[in-house]
Amino acid sequence: MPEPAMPTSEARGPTILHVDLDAFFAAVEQRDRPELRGRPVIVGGGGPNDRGVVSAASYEARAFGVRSAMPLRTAGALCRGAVFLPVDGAKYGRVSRQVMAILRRFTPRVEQVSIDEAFLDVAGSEGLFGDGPTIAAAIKHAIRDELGLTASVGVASTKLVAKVASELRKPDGLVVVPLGNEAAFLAPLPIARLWGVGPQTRQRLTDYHVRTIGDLAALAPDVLVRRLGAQGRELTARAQGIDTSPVSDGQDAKSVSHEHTFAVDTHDGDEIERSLLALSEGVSGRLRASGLKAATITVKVRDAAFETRTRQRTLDEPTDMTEVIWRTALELARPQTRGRTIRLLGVGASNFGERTQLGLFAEGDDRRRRVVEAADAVRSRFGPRAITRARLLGSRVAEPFEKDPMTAPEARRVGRGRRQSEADDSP
Ligand code: TTP
Ligand code: MG
Ligand code: MG
Repeated sequence: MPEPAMPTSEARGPTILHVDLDAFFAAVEQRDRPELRGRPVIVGGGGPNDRGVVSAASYEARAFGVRSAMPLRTAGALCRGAVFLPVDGAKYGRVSRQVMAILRRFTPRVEQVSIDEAFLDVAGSEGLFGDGPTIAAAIKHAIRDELGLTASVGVASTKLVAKVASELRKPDGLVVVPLGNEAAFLAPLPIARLWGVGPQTRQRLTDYHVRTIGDLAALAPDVLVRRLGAQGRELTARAQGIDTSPVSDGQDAKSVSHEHTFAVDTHDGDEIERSLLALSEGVSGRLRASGLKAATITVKVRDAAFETRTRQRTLDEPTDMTEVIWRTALELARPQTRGRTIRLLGVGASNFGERTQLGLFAEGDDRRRRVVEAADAVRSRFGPRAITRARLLGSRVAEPFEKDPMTAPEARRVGRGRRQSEADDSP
């Protein structure tokens, strides 16, 4: 007799959550000072005559048109009755850690992406806590109950769609996109909602009368590729809600990455290229030290407004060579850095294979490898500064780069919580 059929996975709903707190810095201040509740509150700098910009605006202040990254003077002119408060980075960092601790009660698969937001994959938690939407509601409840704050949550089958969903009904929203409805959900939304579609891309798409994500999805892919290059192909997929990037909790230790936060945000192309070289150098050196080669190269670009974009490409051949990693990182980063002011850059390598035998290398490659290995040997004896590429000389890049021990293959399984580094420094 045949075994009874197991329930199929099709019966399951979406399990990727994107959680983002509402007006985070401003909401923490309103929570701690009840007299500010219901009033327009602007966090950032000294006041309406200060030269700085708005970090966060309460929803009451947003009704007057006040937004993050706007000059404080403009904000003051728009909203005369607003209360201005300085940024208390240490406090927001503490609250952020409390939020992340709540999220980790529901699953260890939490990927923090900024001080107030994270992706979760709750596929393994359904037996304990219920399906995706149930867990989303429980998280909102816990954050309100225990921390006195509201969060908006999107639930979908991909990170991309979950992120769009969490933004849609802010504040205090909960938006669920059922499986199979991703493209239909995105279709009526303006393209600005789609991750990575900045003003320049939007401008280039105006010729084609693309206004909504649905318009974009309906364009013939080759039209987009002609207009936007490789980014065009990716955009078509994303407009349909396709996003294969997993929620990464950093515990797999299956990647090596280096990041650098600029002392002063920069739009200097040369400085950006040099930094990418230095980061690629660090990553490739660690790969070689671990006897690993990586097939997938990732860059991370965070701009002055804290928008973080990651782009990755899988190479035909796994590599541990600085040159290859740098060239790939440059190509991936260029469209993301052009015309923007950059706060942080990162280069990562993943998708490891064991190293190929030296004898299998092509002649030129072999010679290059021997030079590289000799340099590595000098560095490991005399320290990382012993050999510096001519291109790095005179660069303002700080060394040594922040290593991210969460992802170090030579130090797998270190404690959690290192991802706080960016969240901890007061913006
Ligand atoms: P966001 O989540 O982008 O914004 P928010 O939480 O203030 O509002 P929303 O309800 O739309 O999510 O950013 C989180 C915090 O990061 C924000 O409270 C303050 C800080 N931040 C800045 O300091 N500068 C910026 O330009 C942005 C966008 C955020
Ligand atoms: Mg927020
Ligand atoms: Mg956020």
